[in-house]
Parts: sequence; C-alpha cells; structure tokens
Amino acid sequence: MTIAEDIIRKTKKKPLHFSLLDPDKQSPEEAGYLAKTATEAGSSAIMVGGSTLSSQKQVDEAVKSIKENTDLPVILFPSGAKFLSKHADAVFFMSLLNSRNLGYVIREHVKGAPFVKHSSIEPISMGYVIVEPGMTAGKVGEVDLVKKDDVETAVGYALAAQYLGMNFFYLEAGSGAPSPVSNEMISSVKKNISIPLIVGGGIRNAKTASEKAKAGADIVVTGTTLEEETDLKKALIKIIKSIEE
Ligand code: 1GP
Repeated sequence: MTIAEDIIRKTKKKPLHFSLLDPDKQSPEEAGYLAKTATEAGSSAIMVGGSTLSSQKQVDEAVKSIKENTDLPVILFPSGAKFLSKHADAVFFMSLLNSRNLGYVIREHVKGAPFVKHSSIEPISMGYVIVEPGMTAGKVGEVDLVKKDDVETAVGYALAAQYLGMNFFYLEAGSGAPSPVSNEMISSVKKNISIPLIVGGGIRNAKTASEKAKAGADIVVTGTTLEEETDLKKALIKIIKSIEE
C-alpha cells in the first residue's frame, strides 16, 4: 500500500492530524525532538516545508534528524524544486492553483519531477489553494487570495483539483494566520468533493481544531503550535483528541 492509499484509508475512519515542521524555524536537532513529541502525542504524519527556506541542505538535515526520531511518514511540503530531499518518504506534489506565478503552478514541478523519479520518495498529487489572509505563503507564492467568504470560488478550485486527478486538496489560511479558514468554507468544499480535504493555517488550540474537523476537514495541520507550546505533548494530545472525537 502506498503512503497516499494508507492516509486515504485512515481518513475514512476518522479525521487525522499532521504536524508541519519548517526547517527554517528550528535546528535539525529541535526538529527531531518535535517530531518525536508529535509521534508520541498521536499525530499521523510529519510534513516538512516552509516559504522561506534557503537550501536543500537545510531540508536534508532536518529530514534526516526527523527520520531518526519517528516512524511516521515524513512528507515534504516544498515551495520549490530545490527543496526536495531524498531522505523523505513522500512529497506532496502540489500545485499552488491560485498563484499568478506559473512556477508555483507547474514549472517548479517540471524541474523537480526527475529528482522524484530517481529517488524513492512517493509523489502525492495535491491541489493547494491559499485563502485570506494568506500570510507569508500568500506573498511569497504571489497568490490571488480566495476571499474569506468566497465559498463558491473555493468550491470551484476544489472541484477543479479533483477533476484534474489530484488526490488531495489543501485549503490554507497561511502559517500563523490570525483566523483560520471558516467552517462554512470547509463544509461547502467537503460536501462537493470526494478527495480528502486538508485544512491548515492559524489552528492553535483544541477548540478550533475540533471545529475544523467537524466542519469537514479530513486532515488538520498545525505548525506554529509545535514551535510555541511550552508543554507541547500535552497540548498536542488535546488537539488530536479533539479532532478525533
Ligand atoms: C502552514 O497550514 C500550515 O502551511 C500551518 O499553519 O503554522 O498556523 O499552524 P500554522
């Protein structure tokens, strides 16, 4: 079974939590420690990526340290072809569908595809759409942000992703967003698609995480919380329990 098949199978039973680690925000040792804690708390995968990375070495070192500390799948969440690592298990082969820059839509993929082919990492096709406020990802990604209340456009993007054959759809408010994607947008998108819906950006506590899962998120992603919580394991256990309930 591929990693994507296993994730899809699991989302049919209950919503999942993925932990996002940005190699630009901590040392490889810290990333390893955070991955270990996320694993013990019950997270289902570790995503690795960020909008401000500077080198492949940075990603390689973080991924190696994470792999030493977890048995969970380590999935790259790359902002460009040069941020791939052969040490990861899989890569979200993701198109930023509402970017004005063709690089983020398809051209970086053309550059990165041979690397994926010649390494053993599994490509997982994903449509990626950024909603207001978008934060750094929205700026770096040169995105025409979907307006907070423009549910119709979000549904259109989600359906287009599914019809293009993508296996996952990610609705992103941007890392550190003061407010996450609305419950209304999540539930409308969820009602219209049959591929798993991933939601992230600005989800900081169990109450919000639970709301997003109840609205229809199959996978809830948290990143900033991992960097900021003092008692991370306790906070993550609470978040993960609230998603699964
Ligand atoms: C970013 O959605 C993720 O791609 C995580 O966002 O850092 O706000 O949890 P946060």
